[in-house]
Amino acid sequence: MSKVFQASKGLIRIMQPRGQGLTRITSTTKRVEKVLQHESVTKFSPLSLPVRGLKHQPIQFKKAPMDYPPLTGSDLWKRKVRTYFKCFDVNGDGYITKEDYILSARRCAEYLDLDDERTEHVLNQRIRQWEYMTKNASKVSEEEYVEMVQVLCNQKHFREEFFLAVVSMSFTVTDINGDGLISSEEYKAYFYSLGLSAEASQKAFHLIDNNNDGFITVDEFGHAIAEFFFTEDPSNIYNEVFGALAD
Ligand SMILES: [Ca+2]
Ligand SMILES: [Ca+2]
Ligand SMILES: [Ca+2]
Repeated sequence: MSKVFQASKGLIRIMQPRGQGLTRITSTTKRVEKVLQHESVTKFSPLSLPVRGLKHQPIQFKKAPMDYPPLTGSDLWKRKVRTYFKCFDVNGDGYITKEDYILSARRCAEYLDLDDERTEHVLNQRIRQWEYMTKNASKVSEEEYVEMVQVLCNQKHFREEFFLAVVSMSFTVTDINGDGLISSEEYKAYFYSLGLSAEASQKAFHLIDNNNDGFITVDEFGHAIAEFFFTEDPSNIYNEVFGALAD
């Protein structure tokens, strides 16, 4: 067990209803504020932790993104994207903004009781993800998001770059200790950071962990994400990988 998780043992974890955010002033909050004040968030500063897999081992998609048919934008597919949107609208105000990513980083650091260095690392990664996903937009509404994702998912270039654009970045954000595998504890921290329950995390984890070895590899992760975004089949098992579908 890593030091990060040894440190997290015995923590009292309290799920907070969406929209309320964190009300307690915790040491984690102070760490996040400190990082933000030092304006180091625009730089990416990887931890000196072992990283294997991502850089040297190209993903083996079970089915390449290019091989999925074009999306028609069915009601079911839109519900999936709205579900995904709601995960990242962490403060529940109807828009995805930088604040949502900062809040999610704070919640992740709190859940795992991370030290200053790791808190900064998590915050930098999430802000990088925000900057990548939204480009120059300051905020994105649900409607704009669904439209944007449909256009992107039908672009040849996006499908070709799907590993780098979505899978690699999302995997890195979730693999907190950077060992190239997502443990169930890391996945719980990820779900907690988005305001999702431990139960939903466990359900999704078992679904994605295809070979049932207790860890999610980047291949397993990539397959689940590709199935989620590129399919419109109501019976696809990955439809609820980000929780029960929004209306
Ligand atoms: Ca929001
Ligand atoms: Ca890990
Ligand atoms: Ca596995």
